[in-house]
Amino acid sequence: MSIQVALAGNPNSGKTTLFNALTGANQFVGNWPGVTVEKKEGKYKGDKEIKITDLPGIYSLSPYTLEEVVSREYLLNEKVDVILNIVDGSNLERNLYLTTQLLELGIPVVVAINMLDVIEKRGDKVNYVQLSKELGCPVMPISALKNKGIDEVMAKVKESAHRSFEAKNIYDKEINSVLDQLSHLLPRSIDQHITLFYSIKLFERDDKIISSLNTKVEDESLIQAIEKKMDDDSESIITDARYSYITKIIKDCYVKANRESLTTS
Ligand code: BGO
Repeated sequence: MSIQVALAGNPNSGKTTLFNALTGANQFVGNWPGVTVEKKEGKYKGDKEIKITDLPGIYSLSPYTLEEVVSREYLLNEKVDVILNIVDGSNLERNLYLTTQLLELGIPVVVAINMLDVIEKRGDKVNYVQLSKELGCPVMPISALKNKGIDEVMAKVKESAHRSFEAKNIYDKEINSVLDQLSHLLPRSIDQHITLFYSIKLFERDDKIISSLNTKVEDESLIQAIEKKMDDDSESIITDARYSYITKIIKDCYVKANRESLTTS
């Protein structure tokens, strides 16, 4: 049975290096429909049943850049069995921002923490088991450049395909209460596994997604009430919640080698 993998990650996370290591000469380069953003597809060298689409490098699934729009439309509208999220492990905090969003799509995610050689050279320690527990998905260390850990990560991709995957909800009770009420405005055609993502987009007033859904938030009072209470706009409320979650994860799972010398000097 064939497996469709979407390779997603921040610019400079090593995505191109990984895509080349995975596919070798089995690559097809074109453009995303209607835009001049390069689209690369290929088959995994170790198993030709695994097809990989390289998404443009992005920091977020918001609607502000062409790359973000192309990536999220692909993830929402095409049949993707697994998202392979490459993360620059030497820049974990910034890279996990995209990860939190990918985990909201209800599509199985496998996280590959890249730059293992850099992490090891620095003497930093990542607790991959704990990170996997906290994110609720497999997390594997790799070095795309040194070709390390790649077969292991692809074994996890294969294992995760065609399994159900529950969207990771990191929001507090108050935000969730609003998201839950907004979810009732979603068209019935929206599958249960992806309601969290779409409810967040209604909350954030994401025009592109709202018009694609053919729906409207007629009564904004519940969004406005939480904005007033938190003294922030809805989009920033979501961003802050994601960063608070990431800060907690980093504290639990990442130890910098020079932390002690920094605090004692
Ligand atoms: C340059 N380890 C290390 N150390 N570097 C890696 C690894 C890894 O596991 N994986 C990738 N890189 P892209 P995007 C470069 O190009 O794949 C490096 O944007 C340089 N170039 O080699 O392009 C990779 O597709 C000159 O580095 O990322 C590349 O996601 C000096 O990370 C960079 C130093 O990888 C980005 C590095 C002329």
